[in-house]
Amino acid sequence: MISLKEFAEKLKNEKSVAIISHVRPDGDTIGSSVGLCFALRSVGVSADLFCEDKVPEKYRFLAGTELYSDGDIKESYSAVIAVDVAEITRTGKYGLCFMQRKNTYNLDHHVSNTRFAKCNYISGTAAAAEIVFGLIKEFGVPVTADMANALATGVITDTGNFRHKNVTLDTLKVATELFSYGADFNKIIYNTFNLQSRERAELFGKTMARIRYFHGGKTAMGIVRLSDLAETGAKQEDTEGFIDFIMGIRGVEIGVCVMETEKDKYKVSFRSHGADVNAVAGTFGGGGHTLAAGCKLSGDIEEVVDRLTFAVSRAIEE
Ligand SMILES: [Mn+2]
Repeated sequence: MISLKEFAEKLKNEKSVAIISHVRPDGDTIGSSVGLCFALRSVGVSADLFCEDKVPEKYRFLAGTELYSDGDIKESYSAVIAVDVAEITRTGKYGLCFMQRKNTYNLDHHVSNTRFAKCNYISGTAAAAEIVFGLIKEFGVPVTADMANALATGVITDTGNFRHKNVTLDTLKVATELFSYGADFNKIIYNTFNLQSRERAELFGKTMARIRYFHGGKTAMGIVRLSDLAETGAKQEDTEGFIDFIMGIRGVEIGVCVMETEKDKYKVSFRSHGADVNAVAGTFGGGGHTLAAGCKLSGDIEEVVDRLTFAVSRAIEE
């Protein structure tokens, strides 16, 4: 693999770059993409942001999020880069166009990354934003408050507000530097973790009131059905963070959140205090990190719960 310095050098020599964030964007794919966009522009590379899905409301306080487009990526871009994208299908409708391009880049922090680009830079940091911060330093441009806010949002959200085990000394060093460059941590944490709609509060209450426990309480599972969304008026994206609450329950080693996205189709998130949930997600064709992973399943909900609890039981035994 090439060094970050070489990666930065190549990217800096592009004329125009289309930056792609993953579908159902989170704080890290948005923050690191926005930060990269500002940085590329400051070294004279024209850059634009693309995402199949809209930026969720709670991230729109960030300067730069208004630059996102869900339109076509024109042929005229000299390069495309996927940011915080573990595998190409996570770019959604942009996958095909990405694979057809000559100059493709992939900047990511997922251990399961499939190295789908011509030029890949993968490092197991807590957030992709940490890598982008290193990249900006390689560019040798000043870190503006807008860049710092964007990158800090990536770091804060992918570490669950510094609560996850993925936090390293380097993560904290990056955070300290971003703070010094003007990142408003209070504003970011309020907007991304505390602020919520009444609808989300209601969905949260409903989901937590009926958590299911397995394996003597070592596994806890929250299930959100389409009917719950309809009854509360909450949106799919409102379930972000539910899994972290479940992980705080005494005795729980593995948390599972099952979200129905279409009738009998589910997006599943796993979290763990130690067991390898990347392997669990892998048995269903998904992946992620050792302590945080995800997959998709379909079928009758009780069958899905059975399959999940069986796969999780093996991870707990190991
Ligand atoms: Mn990420």
